[in-house]
Amino acid sequence: MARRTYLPRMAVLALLAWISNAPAAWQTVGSVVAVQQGADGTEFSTRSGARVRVALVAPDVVRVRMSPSGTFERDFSYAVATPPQALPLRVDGNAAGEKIVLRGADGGGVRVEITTRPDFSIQVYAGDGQPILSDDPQRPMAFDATDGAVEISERRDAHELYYGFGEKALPVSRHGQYMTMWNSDTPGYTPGLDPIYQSIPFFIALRDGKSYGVFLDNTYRSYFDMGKTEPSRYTFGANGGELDYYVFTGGRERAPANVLRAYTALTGRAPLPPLWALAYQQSRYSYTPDTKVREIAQTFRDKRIPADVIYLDIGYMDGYRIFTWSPHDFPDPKKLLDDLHAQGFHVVTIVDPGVKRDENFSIYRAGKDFYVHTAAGDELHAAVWPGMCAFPDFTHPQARAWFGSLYAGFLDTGVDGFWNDMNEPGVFVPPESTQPVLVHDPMKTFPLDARHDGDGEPGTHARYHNVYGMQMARATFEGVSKLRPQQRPFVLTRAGYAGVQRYSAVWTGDNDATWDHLALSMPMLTGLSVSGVPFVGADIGGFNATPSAELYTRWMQAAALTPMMRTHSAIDTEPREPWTYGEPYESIARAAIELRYRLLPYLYTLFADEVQSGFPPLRPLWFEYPRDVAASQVGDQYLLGKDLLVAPVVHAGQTKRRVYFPRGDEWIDWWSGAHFSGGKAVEVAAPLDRLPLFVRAGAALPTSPVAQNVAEAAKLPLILTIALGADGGGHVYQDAGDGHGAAETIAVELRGDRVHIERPATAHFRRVEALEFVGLARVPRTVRVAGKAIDAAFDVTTHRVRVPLPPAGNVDVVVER
Ligand code: MIG
Repeated sequence: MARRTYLPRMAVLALLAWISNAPAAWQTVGSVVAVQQGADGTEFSTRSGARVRVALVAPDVVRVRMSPSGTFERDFSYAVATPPQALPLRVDGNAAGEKIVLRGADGGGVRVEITTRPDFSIQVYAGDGQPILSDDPQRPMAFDATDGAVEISERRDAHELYYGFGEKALPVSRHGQYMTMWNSDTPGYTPGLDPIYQSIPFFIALRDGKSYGVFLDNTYRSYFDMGKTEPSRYTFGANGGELDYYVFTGGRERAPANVLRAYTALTGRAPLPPLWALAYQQSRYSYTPDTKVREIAQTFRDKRIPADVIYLDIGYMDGYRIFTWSPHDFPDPKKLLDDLHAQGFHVVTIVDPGVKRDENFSIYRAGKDFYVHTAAGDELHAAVWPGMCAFPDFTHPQARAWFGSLYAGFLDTGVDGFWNDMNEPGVFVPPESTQPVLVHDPMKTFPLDARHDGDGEPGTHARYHNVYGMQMARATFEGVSKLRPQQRPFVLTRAGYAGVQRYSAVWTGDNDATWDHLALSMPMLTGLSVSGVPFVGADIGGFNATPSAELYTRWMQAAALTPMMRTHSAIDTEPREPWTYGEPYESIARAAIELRYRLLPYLYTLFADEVQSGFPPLRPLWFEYPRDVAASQVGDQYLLGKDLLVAPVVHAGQTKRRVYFPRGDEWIDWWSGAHFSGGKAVEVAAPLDRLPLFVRAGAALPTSPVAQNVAEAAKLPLILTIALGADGGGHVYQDAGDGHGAAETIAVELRGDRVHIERPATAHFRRVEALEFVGLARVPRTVRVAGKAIDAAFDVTTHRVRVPLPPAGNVDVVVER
């Protein structure tokens, strides 16, 4: 058995030194001594005593598990929504030979080759016969029996790019980066700081237009060195537990979409949010007292700036005790919420994990059986907002159920959604330290030896830290679902682990009011998107400090078509509402919000699609155009669905910008109707009042007239925006906007100059009243609706033509240009 010590790898060493002071003593698994076929896969006993299990868990997914002790743990994962089942494998070869080949029993598809010596190593071949993952013989699979660390290295092509890894404050492709997975409360994180709040140990690789993906399902502190230490390999591992990873081969086409489909089939998909949560949200730390909240709500209505949600940050509570109201500032919360509802607002309250340690606080007393304990067996206490607190052990099913039940009172009062903060968990003072708080100290959390239930697999905080926040969001989601089954929950969380999307939306924490942070928001949000987390947003304007009028305005535009659109700001900043900066900024902010309300039916349809496919509404360019090399590292543009290309201005003083139009499609300027062919970068005008926005030729997407909130919008008909120029189409998903009732789909097909619309005979939801054609060069020669020529008005500035439709049923519209 080969034995080696990593001395040059300072980063790994430093990391390990955090956990224990023992020197790293890596050993490789060594050669294969026996092969066994089991129900859960093919098992390889190795010279070191470690055991490796390889299984095909879907036709395009290989799972590899390595247990250093040789005994596999209970097969349980917080990330996994659908427990994987091993498919039958054909095994050729045995321990005596040099190679063992595993193939799916179906004959086609994935092939796995095991090299038996000098060390066990794996090569995974995709359905097209190409190798996608090859263990680096220089760095075989290894573990450290002293501190429990596990690690594997893969050979790397210098041109391979990597995307995902959850929430990273890094450029769009994460090749050449060293990243750590350890949920950290990092207020005012600077671009490049790692780790921050979320840990999603999953990535999608891209090379020569083809993809595969890897998910390391390990909740300990883990790390990914994607060619930083050595460009010819990448390494991933964790500080404990099994090396348990999945390889997504991407099917025959090896498309990124296939990888994400398979990953989200395993870890679950975000449920369709209530429609109001996709609308504009206004937040501040904190809107207090109640009169302030009323004033904000009223101002939105008076100024006719659309909005659906107001947030109450920690200021609403009584001494920061969770699930209480300040008797002084919020004396009658029920009346407040009733009145806000009558104005068409929904209200989201923050709920932190810390329960004030106060014997007079009934919730604290009731939670006695459910708190996290120290290694010595005492209730763990740490300071957060309320002072000394105890913390529910969200890895305990009964603690989750108890915490979930606490939402009953707030639901009765009329609170609509919940915001879980501080759940990395973050605490104010590092354990056993009298030093002042270090803002970026990743140890600003529970002691690593604190005890958790782990859903029946008791373990340390080192093991369960990364799932604490996700399990809190789960307690919230499940509690609210149970208490109010007729409506869909809206939960927003700061911390999370792989699979968090099943329970919650995610925002990117305490960003800064800087242009750099505005620019960073795009690779951060698209990175989360392709990590299976579709409902994401960044605080508009930047949480810390006060943005200039120009920065706030540009941020409003940039965020207008991101999945969550929320202004939020810190306690010590100047007010920040869409009207704060006066004209012309107020009108531009209103227009940005109005644009969102126009496109809400499209966004909602994309979320409904995501439940089926796992494809996020917000997409980086490479996701749709993996073969377009020029698109592979574009981080200052995004796609909404496949049909809208958004290129926000993210630099001060800029009034034009270069836009890259992905290859193979033609793009039409939303505002002017100008055409751009794909595969080129073009400088476009971007005066302060304009968000550069383009629609793909061949698209048909639902839009709405502007409304002040979603309830008002529900009474208005829809308009289908049509971009002729390529065959294609689209569809519209509609339901009641909340709850679990019936849904309806309208389908649209574009063929040449003909639009065919399939509408249900009895429309229960919004009717499609008209088509709006974009990008027409001139007045069309003829427009025919169901065979009859009509006069359609042509707008010379926007180059749009609006065509009214008969009330119901299928219809064809022909536009001869
Ligand atoms: O220690 O609740 O990221 O959005 O306004 C700060 C107060 C606690 C951090 C969140 C931020 C929120 C703030 N919270």
